[in-house]
Amino acid sequence: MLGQCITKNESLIAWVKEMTNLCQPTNVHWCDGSDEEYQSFCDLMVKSGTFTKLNENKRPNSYLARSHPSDVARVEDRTFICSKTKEEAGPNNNWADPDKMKAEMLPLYKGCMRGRTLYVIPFCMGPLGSPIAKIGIEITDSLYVVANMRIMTRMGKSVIEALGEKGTFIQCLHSVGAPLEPGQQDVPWPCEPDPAKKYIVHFPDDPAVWSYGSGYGGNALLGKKCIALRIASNVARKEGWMAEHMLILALTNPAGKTYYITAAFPSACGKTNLAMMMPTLPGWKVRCLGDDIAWIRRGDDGRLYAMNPENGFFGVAPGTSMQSNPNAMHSMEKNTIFTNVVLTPDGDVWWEDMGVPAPEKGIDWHGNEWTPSSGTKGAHPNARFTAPASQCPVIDKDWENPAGVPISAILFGGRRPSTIPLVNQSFSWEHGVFMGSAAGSETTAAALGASGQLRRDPFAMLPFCGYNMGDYFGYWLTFAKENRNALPKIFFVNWFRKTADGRWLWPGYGENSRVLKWICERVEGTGKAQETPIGYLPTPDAIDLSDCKVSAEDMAELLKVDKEGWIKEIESIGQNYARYGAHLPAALTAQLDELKARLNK
Ligand code: OXD
Ligand code: MN
Repeated sequence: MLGQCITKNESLIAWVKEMTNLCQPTNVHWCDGSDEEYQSFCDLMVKSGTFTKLNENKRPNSYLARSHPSDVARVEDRTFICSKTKEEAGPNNNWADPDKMKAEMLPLYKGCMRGRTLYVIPFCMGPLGSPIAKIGIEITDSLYVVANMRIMTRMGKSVIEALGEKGTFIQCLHSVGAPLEPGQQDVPWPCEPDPAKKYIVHFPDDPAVWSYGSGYGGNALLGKKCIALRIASNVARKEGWMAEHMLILALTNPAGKTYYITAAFPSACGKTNLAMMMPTLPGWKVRCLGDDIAWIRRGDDGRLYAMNPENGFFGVAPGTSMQSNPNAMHSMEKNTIFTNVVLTPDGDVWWEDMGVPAPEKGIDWHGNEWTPSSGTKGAHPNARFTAPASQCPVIDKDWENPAGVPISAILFGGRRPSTIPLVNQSFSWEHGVFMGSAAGSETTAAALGASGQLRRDPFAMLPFCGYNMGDYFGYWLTFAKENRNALPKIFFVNWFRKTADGRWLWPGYGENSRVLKWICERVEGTGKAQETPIGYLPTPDAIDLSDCKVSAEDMAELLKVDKEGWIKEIESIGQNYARYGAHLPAALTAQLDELKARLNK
């Protein structure tokens, strides 16, 4: 019944037994993470119709999956943090009493894997052997999840070895919630189609994650958002480090000096593009260490060090092209899983804004015949590619360094068509925390709900902070208590400014290297800046615009302090702050008041 057990860890064996009794699968499979196993899983999924194998000559060892139309993105309204009290979870999270939630969910899990195999996935977030890596065990009945977890995490036997007989692990229970009755035909993407019956639930005090009903992305690949952000943010606060929704990049200047930069942008705002960008400025080089999550700890020298806990990229496909992100395109040339993109007649993939003509006809993400004149999108806007990070042509040599890399600058940003300048440096750590707390963006397709509306997304962590966001602000502020001068400089960037008639003011992509250059100069204390009410803005000549087509007028617009816009901004930030009540640190209210006073001077 227990399958080919590969561990002597008694608490793991006991938990798998208990879950097997609860979920009543037909088989149990312990994943060893080997190539042969991965291959056999892919073959099984091709047979069952979950995977379509892509043309081996065009995209070796790569597959396409199409999800159920109800299961295409993270379900934030069905995501819960079950801390002891509602107050601990804060207004930023849905809360439920942990015992009550368990009582509500246990009947759902009872027999939920009938007719299916229960897979045990041992995984590690962070390089194996690193002192801050965390081991989790995900139990799932989805082979799609197993295959994605193999790319996104370090997974298999090596993790079981690292766990040993006595090691502890984070319990992650996942089911698509679609038991098979005897003789019942399976479907390519089993899930619970009723949105109200999906659950993504975190128990920070155990810690554990229970996920039910969805097989998609962050709802189901539990190492990513659930463990590496929501649970890790809780653990980090207790242990004195930070779990952040940030990319990590290394930027080397023509003189050969390297700066490590982390950046927090909300979902689908270009973190993957910036993380592996090709600078247009001659002599500058970007290397990628991570595109979504950074675990940050303080080194003995007082500096902050960032490490990527993931092993792959789960990137948004639409909009990714040889123009916007050639390194991502190369990362997914082989060994990649595509979800919800178009299948072309020659057995390859296509999506909107891929930079190549659409196929005359193809199969869209629903599995229907599709042509460019169908009037619908061929790929879902949140279609994804899952690719090994090691395949990125500009992966940094230190991306698996367990110690992480020392950060020189932290960037916050979002999609803000107006008011927010191209780049703005904070006056201090506290002012930088204020900037992070005030971050916002137009919503995107990464989560279910309307796109294109301004949503305050402090630190790009609104959907991912596993405790009261007011306390999270306070925790960030504590880092300045010691070694203030060793802390990274903080900047706010906005690549997404538009004119009133909808024209982009800034070309973005590789041209963002011009802004990064100024940021490095500010780190060195050489970049030219003017002190304004909102922060240090570049002087008109400070950003290197050699061979760049941005006009002086557009540059002036990108760098101006829009007083009226900021007055509205202050009001909106204040309204958002009010949500956090007594948990909002006084230092941030003071920052808001000071900003107001500076603007009105
Ligand atoms: C992601 C997200 O998938 O933020 O990274 O939604
Ligand atoms: Mn993300």
